[in-house]
Amino acid sequence: MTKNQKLNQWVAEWTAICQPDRVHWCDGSEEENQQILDSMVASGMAVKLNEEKRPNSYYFQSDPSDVARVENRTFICSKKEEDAGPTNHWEDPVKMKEILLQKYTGCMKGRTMYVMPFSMGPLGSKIAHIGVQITDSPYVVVNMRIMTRMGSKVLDVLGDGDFVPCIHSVGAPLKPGQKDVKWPCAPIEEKFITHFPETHEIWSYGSGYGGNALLGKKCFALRIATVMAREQGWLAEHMLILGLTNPKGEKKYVAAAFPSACGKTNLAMLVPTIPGWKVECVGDDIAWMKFGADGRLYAINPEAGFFGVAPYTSMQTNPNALLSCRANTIFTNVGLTPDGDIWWEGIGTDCPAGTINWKNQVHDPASGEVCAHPNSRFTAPAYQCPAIDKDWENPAGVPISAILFGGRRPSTVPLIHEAMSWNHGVFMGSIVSSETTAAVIGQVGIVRRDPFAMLPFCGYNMGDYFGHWISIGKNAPDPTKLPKVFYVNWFRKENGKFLWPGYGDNSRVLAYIFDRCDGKGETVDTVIGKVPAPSAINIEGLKDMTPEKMAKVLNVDKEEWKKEIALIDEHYARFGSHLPKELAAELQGFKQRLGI
Ligand code: GTP
Ligand code: SPV
Ligand code: MN
Repeated sequence: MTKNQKLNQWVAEWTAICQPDRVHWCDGSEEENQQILDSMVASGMAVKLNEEKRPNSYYFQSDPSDVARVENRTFICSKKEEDAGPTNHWEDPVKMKEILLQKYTGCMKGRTMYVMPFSMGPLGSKIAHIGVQITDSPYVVVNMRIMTRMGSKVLDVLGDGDFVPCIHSVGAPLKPGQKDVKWPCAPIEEKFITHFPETHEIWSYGSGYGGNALLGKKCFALRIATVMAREQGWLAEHMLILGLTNPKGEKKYVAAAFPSACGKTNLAMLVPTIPGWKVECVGDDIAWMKFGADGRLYAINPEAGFFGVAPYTSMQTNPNALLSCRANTIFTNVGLTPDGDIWWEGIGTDCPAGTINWKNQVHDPASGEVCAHPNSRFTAPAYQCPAIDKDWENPAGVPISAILFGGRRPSTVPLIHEAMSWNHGVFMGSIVSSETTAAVIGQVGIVRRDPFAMLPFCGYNMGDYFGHWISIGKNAPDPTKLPKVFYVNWFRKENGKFLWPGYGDNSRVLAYIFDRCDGKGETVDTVIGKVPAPSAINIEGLKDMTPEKMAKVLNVDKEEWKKEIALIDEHYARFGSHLPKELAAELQGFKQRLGI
């Protein structure tokens, strides 16, 4: 119980609906965390990893049906269907609540209901927002404790103020005496990840995994926050935030939006391969951005941890991520070695004999099956990142000099191009496209439009969201201080192989961006915007790179872009009258440059 009457009442109401055996108010303490972890080890849900190799870390295997976000079970329940827009699944809020109330009735029988107050953003900061999640998943509790600021201290800040109510159940009540399974959840077609944008509520049912269940993350800090941001004139985005320091010691901050599993964590904490440069991490997944008193756009990371893709994280590709999960980390759906440590494809060592795969079978490398699920993840505290930025918890945020958009495109899109204006940058964000990845249940490798990398995360009509981005430019206190906008593609291929080395070598592109922000760096105008002049990107010391190959990496082929126009036309047509006229004009200008 708390002093907040609305909260007490809300918890009482949901206790009556869900009928848990017990209610536990989380204080967020070490002792509480340990006790919950111990009970999961005792019940067989968790494995404690080898204390010497991986101190205070735990291993989980999910149900095979519950390995990623479920976009076709994710709903925006605005009163009007039009307000959810053409890219979201919609259901009438009254009808959805009816359906779900039936499901929630008695759904926590045999289980404990945890009440978790949490803050997105540094506790007590003016830009932070408070939520309270109820859940019957102890796994969710220990993850939320890493990913958010969670516990009684949040209640002190909340006082009798308002919070975003977040309801979560794995949807697997227990009959008296029934033994629990390792990972309780409901079948796919009974999972519901629902949002009520008008009332700022989140109701999630049937999944225990990641973005479906850790409601502070995608549900709150993106889908509900986009709605709040539109109301209040700021931006809630699927972006990493990094600090970039040049050899002279000058520093700029960059934010970048790439779709799920397209390289945010990797870029956010990269180790530059060019001498004298430094990258520091503010956040790896979500950015909230507001104008500061000086007229610049400032970003904060609302999260407190990383929920990062495990496979191909190695000391070569992303040492800072690997070092972030050296201890106090939760691993989900990776491999478990016989000596009680973790393993995944691309970790940089051979798979030890006898390693257990994510499906709890002995891994047979000859079988052709993977050991770690492609969307297996680590949950690690952000402060453990060796490259964490000194201002990562600064409530004022960090000033953003450049915004990057990007995705996985095997063809057409060059390594980097630069917008000609803010509205052109918004156009570039609105046409982001990328191959689908294992971060969402469904087919992998299909190119789809993922505007602003927000396709699955926008809480209202995406056409209106484009308009909101246009209005940010219009209402900027000082338009000359707006970030410069770029579009990057690390994933261009030739004969099935990546043309660009990526990872730490992306620092070469960051260095060029740094220069561009200072009005330096030689560019060439093309139909899609400015691309670097042939020698503007430093490729010194890059083994397999030649000027000829670099020309392919940077190439803008008009014929390929003409084919792209048909796809953009189709994409834009979906938004009807919600498409801002400024973007229709940008598309028109693009067609003219292409001569069509
Ligand atoms: P979410 O957490 O799902 O939002 O993903 P993310 O954008 O943070 O993706 P992440 O950095 O975890 O990268 C996902 C996958 O892309 C990993 O398997 C990486 O190995 C791979 N990847 C990241 N950066 C690069 C790159 O520069 N080049 C290539 N070829 N692959 C990369
Ligand atoms: C993503 O899918 O973009 C993620 C992972 O960051 S999850 O938290 O599961 O959404
Ligand atoms: Mn993400």
